[in-house]
Parts: sequence; C-alpha cells; structure tokens
Amino acid sequence: MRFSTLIITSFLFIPVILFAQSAPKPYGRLPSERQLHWQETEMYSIIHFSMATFSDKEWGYGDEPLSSFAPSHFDASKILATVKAAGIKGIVVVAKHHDGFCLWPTKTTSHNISNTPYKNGKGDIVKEYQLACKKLGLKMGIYCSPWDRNNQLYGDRKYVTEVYRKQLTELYLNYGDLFMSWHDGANGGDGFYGGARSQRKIDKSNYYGWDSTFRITRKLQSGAAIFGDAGPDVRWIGNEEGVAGEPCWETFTPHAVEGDNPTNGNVKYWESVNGTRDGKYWIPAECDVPLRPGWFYHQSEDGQSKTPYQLVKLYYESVGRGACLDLGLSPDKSGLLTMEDTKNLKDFGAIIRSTFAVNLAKQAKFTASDVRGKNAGLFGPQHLTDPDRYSYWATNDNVAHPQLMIDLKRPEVFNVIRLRENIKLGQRIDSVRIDAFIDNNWVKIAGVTSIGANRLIRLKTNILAQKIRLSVFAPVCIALSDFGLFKEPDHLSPPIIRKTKDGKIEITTDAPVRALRYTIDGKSPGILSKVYNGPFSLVDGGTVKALSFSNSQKQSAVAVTTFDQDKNGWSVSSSLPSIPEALNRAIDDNEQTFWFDEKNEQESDIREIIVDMGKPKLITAFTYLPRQDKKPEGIINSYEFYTSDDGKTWSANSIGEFANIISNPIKQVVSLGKPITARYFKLAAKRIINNRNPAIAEIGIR
Ligand code: FUL
Repeated sequence: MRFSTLIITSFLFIPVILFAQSAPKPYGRLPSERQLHWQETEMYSIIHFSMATFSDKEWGYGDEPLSSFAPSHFDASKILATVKAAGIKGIVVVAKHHDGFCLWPTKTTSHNISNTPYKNGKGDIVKEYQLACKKLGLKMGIYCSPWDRNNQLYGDRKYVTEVYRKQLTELYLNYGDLFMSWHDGANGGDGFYGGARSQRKIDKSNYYGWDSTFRITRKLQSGAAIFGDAGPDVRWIGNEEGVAGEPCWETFTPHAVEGDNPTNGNVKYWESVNGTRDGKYWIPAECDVPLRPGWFYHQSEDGQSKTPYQLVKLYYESVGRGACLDLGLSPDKSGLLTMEDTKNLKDFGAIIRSTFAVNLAKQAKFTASDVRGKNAGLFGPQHLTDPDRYSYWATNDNVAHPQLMIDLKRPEVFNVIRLRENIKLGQRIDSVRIDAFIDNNWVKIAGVTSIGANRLIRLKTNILAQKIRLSVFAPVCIALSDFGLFKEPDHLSPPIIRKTKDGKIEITTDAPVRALRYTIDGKSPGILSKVYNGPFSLVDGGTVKALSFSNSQKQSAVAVTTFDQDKNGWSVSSSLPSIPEALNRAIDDNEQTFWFDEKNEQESDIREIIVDMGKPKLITAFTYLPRQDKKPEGIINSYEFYTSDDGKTWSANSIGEFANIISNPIKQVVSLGKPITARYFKLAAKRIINNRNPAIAEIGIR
C-alpha cells in the first residue's frame, strides 16, 4: 500500500518538475529579432548635414541653389571617430531632408549632389558614411524625408510611386545592410515645388501608403527596424527633448488623431512617452534630441552644445528607461563637427565608460526567495551578472513577487542600479523596490515602475552598504536578466535649487554626490549646515544657499537662489475683463503658463492686476516674470506698483521701467527701498509691447 502510494505520488510529480524546469511562458507581446538588434544598439546619432547647413535653415524651402552645397573638409571618418568615442554605436544618415536635396546621386531628381561643386559632381556622401561605418564598426540607418519641398510632383500620387519609393529603393539597394529605416511623419505645407511656390496638403492617413512603403523596406532590408510615429518597430517618444516617461513601457497601443487608422504622422504621439502597459504591439521608443538647439548647424548656436553632464542626464532619461537615445549631430559648413561638439561628446563617452566599467555586484552572493524548479543552473540568480543579456533568474509560475538578497561581501559605495528583463519573454515586471541595509535598518533607496530592456536608476546621493534587497512585483513569474551596481565618478557641480509643482523647494545635482547641505538664513553653507533630505516649504520666501560634498568631503561651489513668498491663499482680479482661470495663471507659481487676454484688448489706460494675499504681509520687493514663450506681445516695460490695507485706498510705492526686458525676458525684481506691510498689492502696466493686454507669467513679492 505504502509502496503504491509512493509510486503514484512520484508519478504525479514528474510532469510538475519537468514543467517547472522549462522556461516561463512568454508574457504579452514579444520583440522581433530586428527589434532586439535595434534595442541592443542603445545609442545612435542622426546626422543632419545637407543643403540646410549651407542655407542656415532648419527646414530648407526647396529652392536652394545647388552651387551652395560646397563643404571644404567633409570627412565621414573623422565625424564617426567622435561618434564612436562617445560610446554611440550607430548613425542614421539624413540622406534627404524636407528641402528635397539628395546627398547621393539619385536617378529620381536632378536636385542632388551630382549637380553640386562637391567633388566636381562625383561625390556620394551616403557612400562615404557607409564606408566609414564599416571601417569603425558602426551600424548605419537612413532617413529620407517623405515631404519634399523641392519636387514639383509632391502632393500627386506619382510623387510617392515615382520619386519617394524609388529613392528608398536606391538607398536600400546600394548602401549595405541597414539597422534602421527612419520615417518622418511630415505631412506637407508650403514649398518651392518645382517653382509653383505653393501650399500643398496631403491626406495624412492615405497619401504615403505607409503599409505598402514599409513592405519595400521589409523586402529589401529585412533587418532594418522601421521607425515611425506609430512604429511599426520603433515609436517616436513624442518630444524632441530626448526624454522618455516614467514609466516607459516597451509595448504601445497607438491611437489615430484623425479617423481610426493610426499611421506615421497621424498618431496621438503624446501617449507615446509612457507607452501602454500590456499594449497591443511591441513598439519600444526612440528618444531623439539634437546635441545643439537645432538639428542643423547654425553658427548662432555655437556655445550651446549640450554639456557632458547634460548628455549623461539624457542618457539616464532615455537608455535608462528602456528606450534608445538618438542624439542629433550637425557638422558645420566645413563638413566637420565643431571642437565644442567633439569635446562634449568625447567627455560624455568617458563618463559613461567609467561609470559602467565595474559592476560592484559581480562577486556578490545572491539569495533568491524562489528559483524556478529549484534549477539554479538554468534559472539561478548568478545569471544576473553574466554578460549575456538573455540569460536570467526566473521564478516558479506561481511566484510573481519574489525577493533577492544581495550580499556584496564588503561595504561598497554605489549610485547607479541597473536592471534588465529577458525581453525575449516579454515585459513581465510591473515594478521593483530596492532597500539597502544602512545603520542596522533596511532603508528604501529606490522604487521604479517598468523595467523592460534596460532600467538605470541614478540615485541622488551615494549609498554605502554591503547588503541590498530587491523586491519585484509582476503579474506573472519573472525573468530578470541583469542586476548591476555602479559608481558614477564624483562630480561636484553646484546644486540646482528650484520650486516643485506643489510649491516646495527642491535641491538636486546633475550627478550623484555624498550629501547636499543648505541654509535658509543667509549664512554661507558648510559642513555643519543642515543635510538636504527632500523638498521643504519656504512659506515666506527667502534665499536658499546650498552646496554638495563628495565622499572625500570635497565641496562644490555654492548655489544661491532667492524665492518669492508663497502664494497660498492669494486671489487675483483685474481692471480688465478677464476669465478668472486665465488670470490665475499670473499667480500659479508655474513659470510656463501666463495670463494674456488676446481677445479682450482694451484701449483704456488702466491695465491693472490686483492681488489680495488674504492677510497682511511684509513686503520688501515685488517681482514680475514676463511670458516665457519667447514672444514679446504684452510684455510690460513700464509700471507702477501700489499697496493697500483694504483694497480701496492705495499708496504708490514704486514707479519705473523694466530695462532690456524684451531682449532678456528674465524675472524682474524691484526692491521697495523701505519694507511695507500690506494685504493688497497692485501692478499697473503703463507701457506694454505692441500696446496689447499685459502678459504676466508670474507676479510675486519678497
Ligand atoms: C523632424 C524634422 O522635422 C526635423 O527637421 C528633424 O529632421 C527631426 C529629426 O525630425 O520631424
């Protein structure tokens, strides 16, 4: 009896064990091979160097003379050597931009490089990039604008079949294997159009016939990931700032703006920044952003190239959120990157290389709360630190909230945590929480939602700990492929002090540091000043001074920022008819919104804004921030400032002008000379640009 029970029981267990030892069932949508290849690229650079470089425009009109394309020193190898030094693994060549000029000797239009002075018409810049990529081991992709402001056929069906698709075909057939085909969603507008100089609109959903166009890509370049607003392989993140959302899911359900067929140029792109948890398709995001303010080179933007630490921040906000970073580069008229761009790129590469050189968790002892089928060889946590992106730690089917203890064997200092899922099995994890054992307590050091292909958590301060605890939350069993702890080199730039959306004071740095200390009493901060632990209130305003300390107690320069008094409980009215919500924008503590009543223009001389602060306050100065959207209309350039106890009887405290406010629309701070206590204040606009209604982003007092 006993014997037979044993046999039956073991028999019942066999399939369970076998099942548990097989890989977890894939979850949701999965990436294709070409998407995996693209994802592993992590960073690439779209290069804008074309006719618009010479016409100094962002979008050429299409009538630029071919003779103007004459770079003296174009050198693809030199440009790409810098790209490589930055740690960037591929490029996307803008072979044709909206102005229609083709950088290769195409048969589809005479508006191409063979009719320019470059190499006496024998040049082919796309080929030069291809050869340099080969030499340096970089991947290459292409961008060929569908909108063509030069071509007379644009708007006609023939343009798509006889010009655009043929251009793509030439590029697909003659320049080797591409890792990407980048498709802009531009949908027409005004242009030269062979001399017509007209306005041409096209039907967003149907004109380009994207499905048929992409079939050509698939046929001729099956390994190329297709980028478009809605994918199909890679989606646009929805901004040109290079920043993915928190969270940022690899899956996405695109919705159309017009009709119900979401396509390139017709997608609610703002939904892309976060993607869709359990979305309909696997379409990870690309974050594109130019190194300089514009996509093309403009001399006027010299000095504005992003600094190495601005690039580092963007890296964490894109690659670190499971997306790829597409950093736009723009060689100048000579055909080379400027010295400033080159230096910033190289220094950026050096910071990233040094940060990720050593995984401090490599030798750690991992203890997992669960290992799939108890099969540590196949599914144990040791796979988390091997170099294989797809080997992984997995749990049993019923374990969706496992924990992992990490013992580093000795205390280590780190400030970056890396997590990756084996995305071949889908995006399984919802969120993670990480605790460190500090001073005999488990302290939460990070918590994030969405992991996917890559998640980098850049901590605000350095952590010194030996034991770390990772808690994972998923709807199904997990397949985590990477856990890393890294130390970004100390970098002591002065702190950044600003107000959060809920009115608190926040102090951050552009790189993790050991500690931030600050004062609010006007004294210089030092080693004994208060340690910054999180946002705090500063109801009466005042000056915050802060500095950061490195591990070896080195100090940064001191940052100083002065804040206006809190605006809680304030109400606002005006002598002009105005919608209350619109008027409120002048005191909402949001510098980007502003009150400007375009419709209610008044001839009247009295253009006042009155604030009731709810109770009497001591006023030493008043502040005026003009609109921050770079437009001048409504900016006040001469004023009168009044205060009152009852809102009826007013005394004038200051009369004057805001000098140079148009060229430099920064916050104006006007000291009253002698402090005044009052409940009401009023700003009367005496002179306004273009004699319009006043435009006020913020008014405040100190
Ligand atoms: C945009 C274009 O309009 C810009 O000029 C630039 O090429 C950027 C990468 O894509 O849609």
